[in-house]
Amino acid sequence: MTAMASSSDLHDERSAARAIARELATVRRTAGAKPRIAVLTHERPDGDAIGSCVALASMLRGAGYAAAAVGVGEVPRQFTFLAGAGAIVGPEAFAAPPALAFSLDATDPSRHGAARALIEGAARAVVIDHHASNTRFGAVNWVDEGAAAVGEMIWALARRLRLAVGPDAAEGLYAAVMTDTGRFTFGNTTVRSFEMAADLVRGGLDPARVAEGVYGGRPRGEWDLEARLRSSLRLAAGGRIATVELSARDFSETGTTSAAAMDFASLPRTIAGVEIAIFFYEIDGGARTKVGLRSAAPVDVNRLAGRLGGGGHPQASGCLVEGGRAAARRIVLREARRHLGARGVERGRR
Ligand SMILES: [Mn+2]
Repeated sequence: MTAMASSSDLHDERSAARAIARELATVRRTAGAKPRIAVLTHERPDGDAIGSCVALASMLRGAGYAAAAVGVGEVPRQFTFLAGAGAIVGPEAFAAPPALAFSLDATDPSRHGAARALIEGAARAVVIDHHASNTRFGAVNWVDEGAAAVGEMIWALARRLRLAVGPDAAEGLYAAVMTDTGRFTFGNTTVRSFEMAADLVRGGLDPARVAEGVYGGRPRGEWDLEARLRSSLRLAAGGRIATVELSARDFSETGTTSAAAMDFASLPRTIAGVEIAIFFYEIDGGARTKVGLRSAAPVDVNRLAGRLGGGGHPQASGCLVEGGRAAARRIVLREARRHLGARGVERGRR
């Protein structure tokens, strides 16, 4: 990027908060007027994307800024219960480029899909993310791969900037961290995750309501979809790799969409001896296949996904392959087997 000289790459919370405060100071507080600040989620948003986005937009509005949460496509059913979800607008809500845009939980601008122009056209862009592979495409870049979720970072920012965390924002932040930590069970769960949770619950948040909102209320079709997923299990590499898959027809016949499949990649990882779990699911009517990867530490599926054109986190990653699931299987399994072999070599060297 040409703006590299004036862009800053921040690692610690304190300097990030200071830089973001400077950006906010340049935007006039014109609540009620047309939104001047866009807070962007990514495409096929997960709980962290939606929750963080809703929370930051809500906190900024509370502080008097004309901020809007911007999404592309429908809000997945699991997150429609969030009080702030109804306030998410499409990119078309911005007739002119925003004065300031926040990119949350997105490794690069393409993750914003149809809202990409907002982040690239904004007078100033702030990137807040916890993916190591983030391309630092903002004027201000705060990337903390030690954060379990962007939600944790937004919570820390609120405290530094003394932004009030109202009930809507609290729910969003809790949903963000609850989902990205696998209900506080994944290896990314830290003291900070629990500190944030404690702080929000102390402030009146009902954790059971958020858990029920995200994980409860499943339509019958989602249950049937999960049954199909479980019966598709196959083991490879002597039981070190588990694969599950869903075809485009599995979704249409159960009346579900790929949004219902968000948590499925984690299921086969719990089988004894499995080091890499792979979940293939067809999108765009089977023209392309999304691949969810989960691993048992120290196996790093972020590196595996990187070789397949994707990315994410060391134990939870993904990529997108052209073609149906059979084609994806061939390509990804070959790399996964190689990956497990390579790991043995690296360990020997250490
Ligand atoms: Mn995230």
